[in-house]
This record gives sequence, structure tokens and C-alpha cells, in this order.
Amino acid sequence: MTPTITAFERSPDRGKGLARDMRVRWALEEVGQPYDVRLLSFSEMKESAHRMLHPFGQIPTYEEGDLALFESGAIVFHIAERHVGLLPDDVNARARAIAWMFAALNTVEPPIFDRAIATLLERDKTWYEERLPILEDRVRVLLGQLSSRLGDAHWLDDAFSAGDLLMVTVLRRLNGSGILEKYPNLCAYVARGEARPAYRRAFDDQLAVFTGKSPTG
Ligand code: GTB
Repeated sequence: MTPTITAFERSPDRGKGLARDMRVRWALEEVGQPYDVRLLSFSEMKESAHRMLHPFGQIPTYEEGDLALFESGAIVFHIAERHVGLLPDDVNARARAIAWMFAALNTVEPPIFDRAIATLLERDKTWYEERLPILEDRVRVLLGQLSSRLGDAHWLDDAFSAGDLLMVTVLRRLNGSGILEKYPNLCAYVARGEARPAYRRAFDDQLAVFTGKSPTG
């Protein structure tokens, strides 16, 4: 059965892969699972029909037969469990890959997201200039620790996994901030993720929603 996901009809980033359906698209591309996309306006996301799928009126969602899911991490985990390619077979390696999924979403993403929200929505506040360095220091501490752990490895735990997929999407949020650039191994890690053919297909499909151009032409 072909799953259907939801995505922004008009993403604020103009389809540059920052909205969280990108993770789901990438995971589906990695495992070779075709999917349909239902595009939603901001008002449609808040209607009761969509809230039945997503209690918080957001994207992405995932529908497959009787199953309806929300939360990008849960959706990626579901895809990784149902298909080969995103989680290792070895029980311990699988547990470690899942730990990296949680680390990406629960440890690394919150401070990066807080900083992004501050730069987008809080610039006019009197306390912005004081708060931004605090938020950026938190990000730098985490990146330093992540950078040390990654070292010169290609991926976080041996083979590419759903943990890397989520971590790369989280770190991409820092592109252009000047912060990630201080950690060459993390920049190379993100670039490795972005160079994967599955990533490119997912990115092109998300961008095509905004440009209206077919990803292949
Ligand atoms: N924890 C949830 C998950 O991981 O699925 C969070 C889902 C979420 O934040 N969804 C956002 C949403 O629907 C889109 S991804 N927002 C609309 C609303 O809440 O009304 C967050 C996002 C949006 C836009 C950009 N951008 O354009 O740069 C980046 C990230």
C-alpha cells in the first residue's frame, strides 16, 4: 500500500528542505518506498479533518492503510522498522542507532530550533541581543561534543542509519549561521548526507512543490 504524507503547500523556506516532511521523504527514498503527498495550507492544517491525524495541527503526517501517524521521528522510526536499510540487524547496533535518533531529536534539535526561532521571531525584542549569544553557546557546546564523538568517522555508528538521517536534517538548520562551519567534520558529515541519492530525490521533490517545476525536468 502506498503511504500518503502531508507537507506544506507553501513552505516558509521556499522548499529548501527545512520543513520536517523532508525527513520522512528522505527515509522513504532511502528504503525505495514510493509515496503520495497531500499538500496543506496553514488553515487546512488547523481544520478538524487534519487534527484527527495530527492533534497539534501540523505536518508531517503519515497514512498507510489503517495506520495514521504524526511526529516526524515516529514516522521515520516506523519506516525504518518496516524496511531494510535504515536500522542495522544486529540488536546492539540497532539499539545504538535508535539512541542516535533520540539524540538528534531530543538533545541536539531543541537548542538549534530555539536559536532558529529567536533569529526569525525575536529580533525586535529588547532582550534579543542578550539572549542570542546564550542560545548560540548552548548550540556550540553540543556541536563540540558531537564533533568529538564523530571524529573522522563517516557516520555516527559505523553504517548510515536513521540516526544519521535525523541528525543531518537537524544540523542542516544551522546552514549559513556561521556556527556549524567551525566544525569541519560536522560540515563534511552533513555534506555526506546531502550527497546521498535518496536525499537528493527527497530535496528535489520538496523544492518542486515550491517552484512548480517537475524534479526531473
Ligand atoms: N515534533 C513535530 C515533528 O517532528 O513532526 C514538529 C512538527 C512541526 O513543527 N511541524 C511544523 C508545522 O506544521 C512544520 S516543520 N508548523 C505549522 C504550525 O505549527 O502551524 C517546522 C518548520 C517549519 C518551517 C521551516 N522553514 O520554513 O524553515 C522549518 C521548520
